[in-house]
Amino acid sequence: MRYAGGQAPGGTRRDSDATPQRSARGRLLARQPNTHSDGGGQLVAGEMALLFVLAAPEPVLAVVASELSARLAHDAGSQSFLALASRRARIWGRSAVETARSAPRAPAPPSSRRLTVAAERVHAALVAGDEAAVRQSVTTLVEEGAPIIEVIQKVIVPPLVKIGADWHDGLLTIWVEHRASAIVERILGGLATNPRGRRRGTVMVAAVSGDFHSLPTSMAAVALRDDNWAVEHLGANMPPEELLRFCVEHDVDVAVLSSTNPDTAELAADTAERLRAAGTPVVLGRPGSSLDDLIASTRSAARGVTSGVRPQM
Ligand code: B12
Repeated sequence: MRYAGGQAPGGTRRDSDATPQRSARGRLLARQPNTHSDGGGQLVAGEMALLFVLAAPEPVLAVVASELSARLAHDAGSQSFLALASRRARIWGRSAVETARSAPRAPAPPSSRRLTVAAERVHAALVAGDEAAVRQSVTTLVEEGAPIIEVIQKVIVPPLVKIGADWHDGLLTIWVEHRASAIVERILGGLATNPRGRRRGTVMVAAVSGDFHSLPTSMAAVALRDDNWAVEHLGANMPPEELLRFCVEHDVDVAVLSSTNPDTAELAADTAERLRAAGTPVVLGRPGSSLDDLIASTRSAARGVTSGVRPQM
């Protein structure tokens, strides 16, 4: 990257930039001794605008460049600045555009619309027991840059909620729901990432005795691993006493409880109180609590923050 006027950031002048362009800028400023800062501001603004020109698509480039040059000439009141701006747009700008064109660009992550379409496809595949199709949809989205939490929340959760509702309404048999759950459990296993660098701390994830819904604990475990926590995933149906013992013995920073079965909601809340009383911060998620809430509340709990997003604790 060349810096206009032969100046690198911090004002270090580079010898290779000692060009006539620099003296053109020097002459321009020298002619306006009382408006140095204004003149410099116009130049900086002009150069930022030039950068914009460099990034513009080619068809737009020519039009914008000529408009910009005219505008800069008007503002600076200087034919030499016009010459400088035009020359840079033509010579420096052109080659930078070509360089940018040839460089590989990261594709945009999948749009929200694509996630919705994928959720419909995943729902159909789960009902049909087509594990390969579910895997393909999920893997493609992750490879294309969709955040794992978003894929779980927007592509996996809605089909499960619909399957649960259809089972409740007698539209689906129980084996369709069981088979779909088993597929999701395996897919989630494939999404578990390895923590990078220094972990934020250690979390324990579980559901209490009598709550057989292990999937929400798996979703929480994947999301927390993705957020770089060391995760002790104990799964569903865990006796409260064992959770208390585990947290003390393993120096757990935050206990994460998932509560899905309404019949054990009270036990989950009691367990949370007992864990807190024993010195372990707790976050408790219920149906409808999002994984974004989970991440925010776990981070807050680990910092000992009592305000902010701490859903249903
Ligand atoms: C799969 C499933 C089962 C499977 C569980 C398999 C498994 N391995 O998990 C099985 C067959 C065991 C099962 C059993 C039952 N189930 Co069930 N089940 C479901 C289903 C379809 C999906 C559950 C799920 O994974 N939900 C997770 C996602 C999809 O939803 P979510 O609750 O919003 O979860 C989010 C949060 O929990 C968050 N999260 C997780 N941890 C944490 C922690 C924190 C701190 C935060 C902030 C967030 C967070 O992550 C999730 C994603 O965002 C739901 C449908 C549904 N709407 O959920 C019914 C559902 C939960 N089940 C239901 C029922 C009634 C039962 C049974 C009582 C049925 C019966 N008569 O036997 C039993 C209870 C068994 C027991 N003792 O627990 C009802 C509950 C109704 C209610 N709320 O009153 C539901 C809603 C179905 C329905 N529409 O009626 N079930």
